[in-house]
Amino acid sequence: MMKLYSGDLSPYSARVRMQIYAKGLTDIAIERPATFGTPKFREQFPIGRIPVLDIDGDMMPESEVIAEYLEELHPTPSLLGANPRENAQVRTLARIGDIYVMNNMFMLSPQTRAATRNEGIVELLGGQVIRNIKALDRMIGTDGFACLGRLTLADCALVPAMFLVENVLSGTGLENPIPKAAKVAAYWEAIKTQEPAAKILVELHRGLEERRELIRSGAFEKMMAAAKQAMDAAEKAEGAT
Ligand SMILES: N[C@@H](CCC(=O)N[C@@H](CS)C(=O)NCC(=O)O)C(=O)O
Repeated sequence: MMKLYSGDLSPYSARVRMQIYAKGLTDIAIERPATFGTPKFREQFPIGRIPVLDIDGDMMPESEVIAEYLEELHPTPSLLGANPRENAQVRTLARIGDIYVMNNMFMLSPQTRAATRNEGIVELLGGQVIRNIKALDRMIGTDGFACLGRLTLADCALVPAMFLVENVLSGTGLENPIPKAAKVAAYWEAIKTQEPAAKILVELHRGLEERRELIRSGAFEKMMAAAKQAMDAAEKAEGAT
């Protein structure tokens, strides 16, 4: 049985989980890797990030690669288009969700808990998020879906991206740009009601609450410091060999 290494609060993992739910795939076990955040995890997975699809011991990283692989393996119901041009449209909007919004939000998120915020980072990455939400407003479908009038891989990438913008950006002192982007705002309200989207949003909110509790109690800072120490020690040991 295939396994998806995933975490509730991981937006990239949520993207693949949404696809799995939308396609009704029941033969993929979804697990949090026990070694995540440790040198052991990096030993097993060089990029050191989730999601990873474990195909009987053959490890596949990168959410977009996994998503495309699952589409090839299980072409129906399709979350791609009906022809090459439609596929390109789906992929363009998915890239807006991934590279233009989610990646900037992910890199920005440590600033929400920094003792002293780095305003240069906030301005650079937050500025990109705001600019890209405006761009998305000119590209997004107006019938409740990102494109093609039905759920596609574009929605799977955009839902976790919108979740981050709505719930994390304000922690850096920036205003949520979604309400000012009328088409994106309408899309966001509509897509939330689709079952696979609603399901990952419950998981993402659960993960966010858990994370906030860890931050409030001081446990998260300790976990991060311990992980850094272990990584530094592992790198030092590697350098000595
Ligand atoms: N480009 C990767 C990004 C994956 C990613 O950044 N995952 C985060 C969680 S959402 C992670 O594992 N971070 C751990 C780290 O940065 O050490 C993908 O699309 O899968």
